[in-house]
Amino acid sequence: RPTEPILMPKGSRNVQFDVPNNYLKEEYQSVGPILANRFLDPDSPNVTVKEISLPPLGDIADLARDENFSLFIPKHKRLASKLINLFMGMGNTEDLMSMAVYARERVNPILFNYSFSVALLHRPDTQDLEIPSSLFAFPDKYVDPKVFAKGREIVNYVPDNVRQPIEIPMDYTASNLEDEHRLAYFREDIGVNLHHWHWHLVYPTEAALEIVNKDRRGELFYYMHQQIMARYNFERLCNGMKRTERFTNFYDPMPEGYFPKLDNLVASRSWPGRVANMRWQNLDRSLEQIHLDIDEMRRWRDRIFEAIHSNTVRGENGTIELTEFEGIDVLGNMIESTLLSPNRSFYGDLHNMGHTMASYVHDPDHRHLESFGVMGDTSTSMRDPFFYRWHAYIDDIFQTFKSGLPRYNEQQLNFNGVTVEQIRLQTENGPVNTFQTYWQKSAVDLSRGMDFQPRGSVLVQFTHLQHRPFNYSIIVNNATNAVTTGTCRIFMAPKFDERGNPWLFLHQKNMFIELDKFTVRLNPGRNTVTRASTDSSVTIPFERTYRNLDANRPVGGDNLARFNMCGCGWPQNLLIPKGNEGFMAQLFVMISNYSDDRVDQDTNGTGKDAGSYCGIKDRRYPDRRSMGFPFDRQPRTGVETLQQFLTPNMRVQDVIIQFNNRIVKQGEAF
Ligand code: CUO
Repeated sequence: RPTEPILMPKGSRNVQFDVPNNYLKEEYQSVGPILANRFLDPDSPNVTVKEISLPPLGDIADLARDENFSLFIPKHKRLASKLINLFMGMGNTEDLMSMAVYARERVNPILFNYSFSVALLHRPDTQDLEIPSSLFAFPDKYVDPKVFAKGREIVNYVPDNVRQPIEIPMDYTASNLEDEHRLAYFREDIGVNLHHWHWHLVYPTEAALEIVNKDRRGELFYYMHQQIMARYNFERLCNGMKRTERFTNFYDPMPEGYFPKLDNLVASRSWPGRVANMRWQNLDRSLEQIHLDIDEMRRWRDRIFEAIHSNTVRGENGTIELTEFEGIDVLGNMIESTLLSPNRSFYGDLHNMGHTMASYVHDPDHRHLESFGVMGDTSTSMRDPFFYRWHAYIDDIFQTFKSGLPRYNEQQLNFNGVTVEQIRLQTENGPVNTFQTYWQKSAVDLSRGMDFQPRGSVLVQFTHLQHRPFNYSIIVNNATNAVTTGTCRIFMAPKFDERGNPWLFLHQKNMFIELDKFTVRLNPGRNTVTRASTDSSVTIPFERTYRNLDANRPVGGDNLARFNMCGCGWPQNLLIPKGNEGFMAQLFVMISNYSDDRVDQDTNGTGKDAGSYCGIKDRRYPDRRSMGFPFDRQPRTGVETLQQFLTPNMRVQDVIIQFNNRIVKQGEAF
């Protein structure tokens, strides 16, 4: 029976697997040969799956194939950890494939996909494989389900070469009666949700220690989610809204409702919606083995604050000090929480169970036999306005810790002899110091994730935010007599707060979104540093999210947008917030001393895309400074404004973000 091409060598298209008959599910074994004939595709290469003696699946198969799977539910994480271990333990890729094909028939498909992807990312012998994007495997988590009925119709009636893309409207989850709907373009962006899914795939909370224990992973949990919040708040200000309010009291109502309008094809159910003002309730769900009181969440929270305020953690084997540089990493693992938490039975599972509390708010004791809402899945949670209230709260806990740390003095911030003299932003074919944003239509082929015959492309077209490419041109003077090296750090924040007032640095520092970070070599005298927006250290290339279609040729064949590999990294199309008719922002550039930033390691042969938010695969985080530097701490005494914060190696340039309310087709110039 042809299976999804899960182990597909780079560049090849489809393969079919010749599977031992007893690998099929028991009920299909008697009709195995008939099925093999029925689905045989003479044009696809055949791969024979070796019959080996397989380790037992045990309780991994207990999660029914039509249940939903969540990385926030302890039981599900335990099962995933077991399955990852089985995949990691297979002696060679041939055995791994046998195990995978066998498990694919018996294990919950989302659990399977997650565990198998984690194993492929971490086995030394599968490093050259591309992992198909989660969008291919589970398109139902990302797009309006109307697509699937329409897709079925199209593949039945319209020949492949003349199929037109199915249009997903921009405004399908709510109307403008709901203020939060103004942010739907951000929350429901496919690239944003893929990034979040992939980040949590690269940084599992539960698996073998060597998989979980990555360099500064707790700190990166803090920083990547802090940046999500900064970016979301930036977008809110662009839309005339105030910053996200924290969800501080667990007994308070959740102010916003959300109706995701997504189907779950695995469970044959719709994702539950939530009306406004629902409240968390104690959870008592035997199926998922979750019995958790809100009071317990509060105890965890209070213990975490006590650790922060006393700088001391009650570890499983004695106390641990929260130090200036490593403390944030300990806290990240404690709050998320992960296997690396210093004491899980004491500090609990605050962040993950916050997702779970919110995701079961409609059926806390399972009386309606309902599964969790979108907050329960890392590939859908960023769609929900509550995600941001919860993460605003989580981030505030981290900021409480950061506020107590020693402040950077001028010497720590400065880079003697290096002065940033000018910043110029040049938008392609556009004005100076002005970003230009607009809507763009992109199409992807989702046929892989749809299980119906006859097959062929099912193109889906949707509209997303985009910006014109741009270059930074930065003049840096090196007054020393020697060549020196620096790290160029580029950030941006709104110039005014929601009332239109200039910021206190204290508040503005949390609004800075990282745009880029790279190493520069500075000759004595004046240097011009140039850098393209497409090289950003926070994004993955646009082509990894949506490949450009050629608007002058019929859609189809090689003229298709496709996700050619999944990847952690902010989507390039959302690098710049939407702006408005003339949104005023401040572009910040700092050249820090590389000798304080450098991490000595060989990064040859590693993908370096999106290192700022995702780290570098199998390497240390590529910057020795605390993540978020220089905005991660309270300002030194006497500093009230951004201008006062600046040392000569920093500079600020006022810029405008100009939004053009036009929709540009893929492949067309703006
Ligand atoms: Cu990424 Cu709450 O962790 O979602």
